Amino acid sequence: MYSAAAAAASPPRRDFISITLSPEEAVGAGGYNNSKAWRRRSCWRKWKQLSRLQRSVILFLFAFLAVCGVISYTSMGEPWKSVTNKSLDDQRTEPEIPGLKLANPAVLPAPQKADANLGNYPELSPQKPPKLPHVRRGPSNLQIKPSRRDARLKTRHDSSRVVEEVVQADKEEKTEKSVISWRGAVIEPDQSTEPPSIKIKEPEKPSSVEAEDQKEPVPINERQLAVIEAFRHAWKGYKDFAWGHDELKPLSKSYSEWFGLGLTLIDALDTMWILGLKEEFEEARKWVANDLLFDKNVDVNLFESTIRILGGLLSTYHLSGDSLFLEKAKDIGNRLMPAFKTPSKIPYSDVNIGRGTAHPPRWTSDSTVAEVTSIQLEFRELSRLTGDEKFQKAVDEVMKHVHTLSGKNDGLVPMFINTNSGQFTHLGVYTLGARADSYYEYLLKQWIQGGKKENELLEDYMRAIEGVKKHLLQRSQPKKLTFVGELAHGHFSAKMDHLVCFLPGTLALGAHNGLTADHMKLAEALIETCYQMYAQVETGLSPEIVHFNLHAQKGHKDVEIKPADRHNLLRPETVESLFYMYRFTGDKKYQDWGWEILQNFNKYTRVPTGGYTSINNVQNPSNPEPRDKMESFFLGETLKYMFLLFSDDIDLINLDKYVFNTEAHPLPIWVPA
Ligand code: DMJ
Repeated sequence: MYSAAAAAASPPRRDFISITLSPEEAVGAGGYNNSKAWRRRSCWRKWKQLSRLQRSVILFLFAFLAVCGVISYTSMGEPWKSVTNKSLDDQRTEPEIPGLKLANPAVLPAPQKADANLGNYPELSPQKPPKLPHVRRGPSNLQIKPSRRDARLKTRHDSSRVVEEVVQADKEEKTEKSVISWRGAVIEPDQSTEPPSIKIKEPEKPSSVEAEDQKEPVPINERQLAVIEAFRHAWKGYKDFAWGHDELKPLSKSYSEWFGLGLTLIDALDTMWILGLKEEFEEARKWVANDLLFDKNVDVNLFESTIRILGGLLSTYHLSGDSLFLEKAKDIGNRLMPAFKTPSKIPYSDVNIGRGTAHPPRWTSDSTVAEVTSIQLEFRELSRLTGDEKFQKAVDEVMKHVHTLSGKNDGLVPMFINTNSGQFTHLGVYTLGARADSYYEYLLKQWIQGGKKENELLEDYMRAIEGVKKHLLQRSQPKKLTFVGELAHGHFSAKMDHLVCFLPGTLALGAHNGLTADHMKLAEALIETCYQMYAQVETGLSPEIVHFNLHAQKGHKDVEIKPADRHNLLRPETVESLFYMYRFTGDKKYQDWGWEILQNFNKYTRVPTGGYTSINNVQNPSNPEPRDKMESFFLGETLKYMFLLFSDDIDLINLDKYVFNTEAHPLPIWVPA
């Protein structure tokens, strides 16, 4: 501040004098306030001196200027608004991938007209506008925030973390606010094309501890109760005759061992959590704590133990927040790592988890393509949770390598890959069934898991679906069912594994995440086919493999079954896809189809003394020929997807927050960087 005293002491300046008075000085001197009043009075005198005409002209000019001001202000507002809108829209970048149309925010594809171009699979039933009274429309949320239901389940199981949850919920609310635009639309936080960094510094928390809210629980309905009853029945058999072993043999009241690691128990952990079976869960937890030891001289299959054991432990850790499961996951994850020590870094199929050695099958040095490319969700998540990058690095290298390989046919991959050369082998055979299936599933799911940034994965997925349309889609007679066949050295075979029925669900998930609506139409056509693989069979249960009729023949259905293929292993794929279809469309027919399937499992595969059994003959209702084995995926996948299918609670494993691994274990979608 330049005081009056200082001004007096300074040498005089003619051209410019600056004096600043403090308010007290100014008021005391009667300066500022008095001169303002004086100016007001002098203006009034001047106005009075004007003639009446002069005053009228001035008043008119003021009024005119005021009106002009108001008009120009409102008309300038519109272009400004639309420029602002446009620039927000323009921020949404679209990867340049043929056939890819990213809807952003990711919502259901717009309902199509019945006569819309149906591409390679004409005469599909017109898509009804989705009835979604219960589905909250909105963008795909990239935040790792547990579903309300998960959080509620968590609270039910363990109330000790309530405070932490509230703090987390508050944090999240703030994060969410930061991405809400002034229009109320959510803007994607980051559309960078960089894949998520492999360098992982901070270990992450389980998703279950992050939030809770006040929403009332959605009551469990009759059909869900029937699933709980089925689960309890299966669990009773396992508990009574196979406790701690891999699989129940319900007829002989015994068990079978594959890896000797309590496979069914681990596979079923998160199902029990989701179904709310607290007692059963606690009992199983005790077994994991006291009896599950991986320090065993045993060969395990890398893929199977990753998807069932590592995946099961990781998802249970996320749902329960119990660090026991993470510790066990770390242990098995580390023990599986020797599989990646190969000349090509394409992992061997088998690992001895006690000795730390790995090897290919005895008869070949090949691995199966689906196996080496369907372990990524689990190992990537293990890196994120532990802060140790080695797991993610190993599996990312496999994907990067497969991305560059020749031998694909319009994105379709052969079934084998050599662990020495790193090249595909047995070229020329393409299927979406056994040995290739989950390669396609994991392309999409890794892209979703990583926050939709890893464009190579998306490119490979989009190309592969185009390849499916070009080479593998056909229609059967007489019902004109769209199905996915196989290609062997240029020859099309109308054979479809039940395993392929994962595809409608995966396509629907892609469409939900902003991929082309065309994928949703294909999903609708294919799920109808998968349902018909059950409905056209005498027991109402699908065989392992069907052959479709390409030509109409009197008295023949679309589906033909060869004697060697007529078994049913209690597989989940159709029910899995029904779950996705119901979630995304709200069409109750999908629930009804699933209900029919559950009833037929009860009718033909339920063993009165406990458990369910796979059967050898789906064509013989009077003797379906029980095989005396309950696969672990019946509890891990089939019954879990049934329960979720019958639920109207989209927050019961919210698909914008979790991605299911190929064994139905939900893992969180990562928070974008
Ligand atoms: C499961 O182990 C997995 O779903 C895998 O991807 C395929 N086979 C079974 C279920 O059919």
